[in-house]
Amino acid sequence: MTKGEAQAQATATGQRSLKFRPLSPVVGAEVTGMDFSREADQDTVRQLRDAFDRYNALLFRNVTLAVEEQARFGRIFGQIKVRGDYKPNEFPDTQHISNTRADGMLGDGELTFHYDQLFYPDPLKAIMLYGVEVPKGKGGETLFCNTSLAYDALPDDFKVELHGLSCIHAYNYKGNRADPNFARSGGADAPRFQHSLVWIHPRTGRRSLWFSKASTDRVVELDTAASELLLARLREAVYRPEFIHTHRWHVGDLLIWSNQVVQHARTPFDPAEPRTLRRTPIVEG
Ligand SMILES: O=C(O)CCC(=O)C(=O)O
Ligand SMILES: [Fe+2]
Repeated sequence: MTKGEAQAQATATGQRSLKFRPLSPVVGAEVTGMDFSREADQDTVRQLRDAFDRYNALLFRNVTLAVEEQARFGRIFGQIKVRGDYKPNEFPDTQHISNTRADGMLGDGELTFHYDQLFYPDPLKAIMLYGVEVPKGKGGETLFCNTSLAYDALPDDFKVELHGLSCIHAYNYKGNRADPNFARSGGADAPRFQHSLVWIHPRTGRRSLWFSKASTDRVVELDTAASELLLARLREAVYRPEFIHTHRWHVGDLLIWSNQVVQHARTPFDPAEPRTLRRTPIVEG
């Protein structure tokens, strides 16, 4: 069989040869060659899962994607689990980060660094966003901070200090996200959960740091002053330009990232500028 024939046959069976190109030294690869219009075959699934574990974020550009195609693609990485503060719409697997849609959530303003849902026993494994409408001007970028790289760069004695510690994470859905005490401002009904501070990736064995500026209340094993100090030292060590990648959105971008390794944040933007990202929340499964 010639190369051309092999390619034609591969295409006919849904097989695609994917290409991965790192987006930055910090996080992410741009992927080309993906066909979203059909179910991915086993080899494609394996390549995507391996690349996801390796790069912690995958970006596909200029994608035209129906809502159902987005959900089907999301299921390659886990189970879709929609929960939290959102208004249901006609698509049970889909949410919208939006300042134009009636069911839009987190429509405007800056978002400080966070993982999604550390305050649940099973936080999201991955988050996928698809650019539907994006600001023309500056702002509204999503920032990604790779906490595995940050962990690796910690001095050895600091790593030893973290050993065996865990944090309480909480979220006040009714609260003001700009409040510096946001994580602890929730009442008894605020979702709250305790996880180990150092998370070990089940497939790569790499360590990442499960704390965040937005939703970590305290370190359980330390008294209040020592907990505050440790969290401040972690923020100082982790939120550094060398661990952060900035994504500027274009319509048709499909971006999926690891919510177990990478924290995300958002820069402020002009609220008059429409911004809608179609979102798929994914848990292990
Ligand atoms: O709007 C963004 O850039 C990020 C929103 C966010 O925090 C999320 O989708 O979990
Ligand atoms: Fe988020």
